[in-house]
Amino acid sequence: MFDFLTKKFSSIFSKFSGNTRITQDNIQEALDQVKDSLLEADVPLEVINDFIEKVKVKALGLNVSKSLNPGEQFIKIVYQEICDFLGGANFVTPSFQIPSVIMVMGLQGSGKTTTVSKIAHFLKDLAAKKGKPRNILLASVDFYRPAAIDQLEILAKQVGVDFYRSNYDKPVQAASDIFKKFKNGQYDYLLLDTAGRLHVDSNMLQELKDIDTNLEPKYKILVLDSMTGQESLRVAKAFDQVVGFNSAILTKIDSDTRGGSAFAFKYMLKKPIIFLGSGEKVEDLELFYPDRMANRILGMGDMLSLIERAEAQIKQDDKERVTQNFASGNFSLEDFADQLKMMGKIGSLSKIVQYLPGMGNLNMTPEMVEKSELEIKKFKAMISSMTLKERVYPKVLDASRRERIVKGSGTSLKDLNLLLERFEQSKQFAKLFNKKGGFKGMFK
Ligand SMILES: Nc1nc2c(ncn2[C@@H]2O[C@H](COP(=O)(O)OP(=O)(O)O)[C@@H](O)[C@H]2O)c(=O)[nH]1
Ligand SMILES: [Mg+2]
Repeated sequence: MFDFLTKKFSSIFSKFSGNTRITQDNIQEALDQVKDSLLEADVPLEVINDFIEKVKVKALGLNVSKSLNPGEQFIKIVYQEICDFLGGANFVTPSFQIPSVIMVMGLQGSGKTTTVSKIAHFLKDLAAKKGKPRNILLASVDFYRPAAIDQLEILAKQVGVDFYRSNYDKPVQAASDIFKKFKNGQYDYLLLDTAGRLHVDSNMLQELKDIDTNLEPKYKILVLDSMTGQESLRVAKAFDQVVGFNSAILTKIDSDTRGGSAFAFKYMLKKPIIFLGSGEKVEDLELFYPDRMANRILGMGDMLSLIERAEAQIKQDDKERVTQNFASGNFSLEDFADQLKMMGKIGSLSKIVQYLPGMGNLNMTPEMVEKSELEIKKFKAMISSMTLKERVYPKVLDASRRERIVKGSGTSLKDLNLLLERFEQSKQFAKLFNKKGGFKGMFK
């Protein structure tokens, strides 16, 4: 993993040659680079300056370690600091006591209704895995936007949980009526969707405060749209001051790869981010892992999330074989083809690309995506034209074998060279992965 970062900060690392120590002079440029990355990620300047100062103090006071060069040490400090800011070692899987009311709040369009159904799906799934079925009720007091309640009803059906529509049309009365239904129906969870506005608005906050006073929900979750950058910080502060909340969920991280809002939120509000919304479907909810978010912010991509996403959709035996080969370094073109197939199963390339190291900041145009998807198609065709031996030992690929494969797959020698080059890169990554003791060991 260090190596991906090293690439990003390579021009700076070249200045730290040999046994150079980190000093006032040579650290400045590196700090500027970090500052630029965070600015790009839309982190507020006051947060950045404070953060940079902390990194600087740590870096200058560092004991020189023999195993890492100063550049690597510097990056390790930056990574560690970001991790700490994001909640670091304190990560726990969110859990909700039963019975409980979970109230979901946020601005209009932030993704509240979608998120309510995602949480319901998450709780239902978790309960099924543990063999303890839970009765979940979804309801809404969003009378502000027409059809908002219908949307929730549809989603509830999709997830397979109960939905209740109150006959009252005033939020506070409706909330009390919904609460009665929850009690009488002996539900384990009530997920209450609420009304938002386009901007922070005192009527909206007062309404939420009244519902809060009446129902005393055990959990109040704020939904924040990660695409709104610094604005989401102002929203969070306003909700916190008037209504208060326990935790936040950051949505639409599939369209915002920068993660700056997560950084700023944690830094300023010091409350947990429990989930990330990563798509429009009910299953597009991910746990918030501080270390992975740190990787993403630094542009290392989020290989682990990608792998997890793949894991959910790939047959166990396939997965085990590929993982084993990957970890043992016996990584063949056959495995590479399997990887490509898995990618096919996890979604479109544009979605995958944002998780890959070094590609986080890449804005893929539709043309680029199309080109890459065509490339992958060709890769698959070429690999299927190879014999098993060729897949396992690509070194045997002499001129005549190459010609045969190219003909057989309707591709060109240039395509084949590109495939071998990509395969070599993947193998290098596998080696690195192995050497550092897997992802988890990389920063220990
Ligand atoms: N790409 C993406 N879209 C999302 C996500 N969460 C919500 N949306 C979309 O954002 C829009 C607004 O969501 P909605 O739940 O209706 O927001 P609400 O007004 O806060 O209830 C809808 O089109 C959702 O499909 C997410 O995590 N990723
Ligand atoms: Mg809604």
